[in-house]
Amino acid sequence: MKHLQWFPGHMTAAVRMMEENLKAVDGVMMVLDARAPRASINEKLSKMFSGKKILYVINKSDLITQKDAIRVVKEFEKEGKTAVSVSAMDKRAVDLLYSKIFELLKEKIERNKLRGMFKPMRIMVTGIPNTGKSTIINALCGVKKAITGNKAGVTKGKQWVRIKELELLDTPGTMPPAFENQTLAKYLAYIGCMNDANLDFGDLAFELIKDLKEKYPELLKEKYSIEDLDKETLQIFGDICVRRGFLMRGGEFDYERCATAIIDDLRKGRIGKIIFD
Ligand SMILES: Nc1nc2c(ncn2[C@@H]2O[C@H](COP(=O)(O)OP(=O)(O)OP(=O)(O)O)[C@@H](O)[C@H]2O)c(=O)[nH]1
Ligand SMILES: [Mg+2]
Repeated sequence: MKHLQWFPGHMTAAVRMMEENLKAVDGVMMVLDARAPRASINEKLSKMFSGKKILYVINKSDLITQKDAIRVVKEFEKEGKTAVSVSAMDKRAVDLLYSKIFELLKEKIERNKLRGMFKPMRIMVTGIPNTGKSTIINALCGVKKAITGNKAGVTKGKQWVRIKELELLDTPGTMPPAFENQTLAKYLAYIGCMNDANLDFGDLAFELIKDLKEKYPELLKEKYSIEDLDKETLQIFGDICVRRGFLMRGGEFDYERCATAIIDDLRKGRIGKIIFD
């Protein structure tokens, strides 16, 4: 597969903007995608925020099993990280996030109170593209204030959103300048955090079938009515083309169109509840 990397100029600008605003914030929410919670940690950002209180928000948990969601939070906590698993689409997320944020910033709030200060806590909401940062901010606000969209790179500049006790800074999704671990980068490409325009969907779907065959054989079989997975990945890809009717004139497999459909199935959760790392 082609080497994966995505760090356009607007991300350099976004990182600089976050650095400049760092002093002004009390804490950080790093929004991750539950389907690839490790891969979606931008270590460069974690380093930059090392002096700050960080809440790791494992979002889109509706797309993984509850068992995995609980396990991931436990693993994060074991590493000393404060983490919470939510689905921004679920009403329960709001209370959960509020209580976690206030727990995280308790000392600071108490200190302010003792001094007779009641200033709102400022939180920077960061993470890689498309993890649901703006959706979470809207959920916390109760109204749509931040622009959202189902592709990577929707939020452009910075945007402060004020709610009673909180001020949230929405930021554009940013990637690390380079991916040393290409396997993790591949997971991000699967779930739609990379720029689709740079991706070869044929290659990506091939890799996805290979990974699913290994990690989720039952889901793969079930979704595409494949009886036997004991064959080459390319043959399975061909089987899916046939099942889904992706054939060209003359009966050749239309791998390209089939690839797009498979990736879309995965992203919409139609193959099942899947976690990659
Ligand atoms: N299934 C599911 N989808 C979600 C969830 N949260 C957000 N989404 C969807 O994910 C997509 C991206 O959401 P955004 O809020 O725009 O993501 P963002 O992190 O602000 O993205 P950028 O601004 O591009 O960095 C949208 O289509 C949302 O509807 C969730 O908890 N579950
Ligand atoms: Mg956004």
